Amino acid sequence: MMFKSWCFGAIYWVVSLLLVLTIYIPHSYASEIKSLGVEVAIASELEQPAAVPMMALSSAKAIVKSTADPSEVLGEAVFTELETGLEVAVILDNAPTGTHAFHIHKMGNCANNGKAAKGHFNPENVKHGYLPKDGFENAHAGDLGNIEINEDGMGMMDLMIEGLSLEQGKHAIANRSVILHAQADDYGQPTGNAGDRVGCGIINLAAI
Ligand SMILES: [Cu+2]
Ligand SMILES: [Zn+2]
Repeated sequence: MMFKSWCFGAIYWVVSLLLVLTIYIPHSYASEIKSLGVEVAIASELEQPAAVPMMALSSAKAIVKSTADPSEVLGEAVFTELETGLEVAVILDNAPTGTHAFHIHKMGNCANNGKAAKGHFNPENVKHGYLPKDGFENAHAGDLGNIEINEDGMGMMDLMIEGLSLEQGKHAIANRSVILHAQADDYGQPTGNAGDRVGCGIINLAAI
């Protein structure tokens, strides 16, 4: 009698466990598959419209090298022309720590410790400033401000500037140069008191 009731008890628990498993597991799988399906649908909806307005018209790149001898690569600046303006993305990974002015200079020539790049790109013949804030009336077209370099020599700058271009118009920057200065740009006249030219790179048009 005792054995029988124990046996029934065990069978009861095994059967109810099996029931729970057969009911619960397919449900949890189903909801997982459902959530995956929704995610895939959202991703494919987003991809298409976003790609159209952000299509690059052309791009250019400057490999930034130290002006010291021997010269080392400090990083690069990538310029992407979009319908909304020119995106400037600077990534330096081997640069001196601190705050440093980063400008576009007139000539595409890094000789003579960067001095051959001549002055700031200034087609409007206006005073020095910070282009993203002051605009083309109150800043040189090459006044990109400062880049912050951390203790590991790394720093990034990402700007979107309406009115700058690579090849077309008065504010075209292809075949000019980027200069990394020894000191920060304090936006004082005539060129921001940024000191020596420690890095230089020529802005070369790139094939997309
Ligand atoms: Cu400069
Ligand atoms: Zn300037």
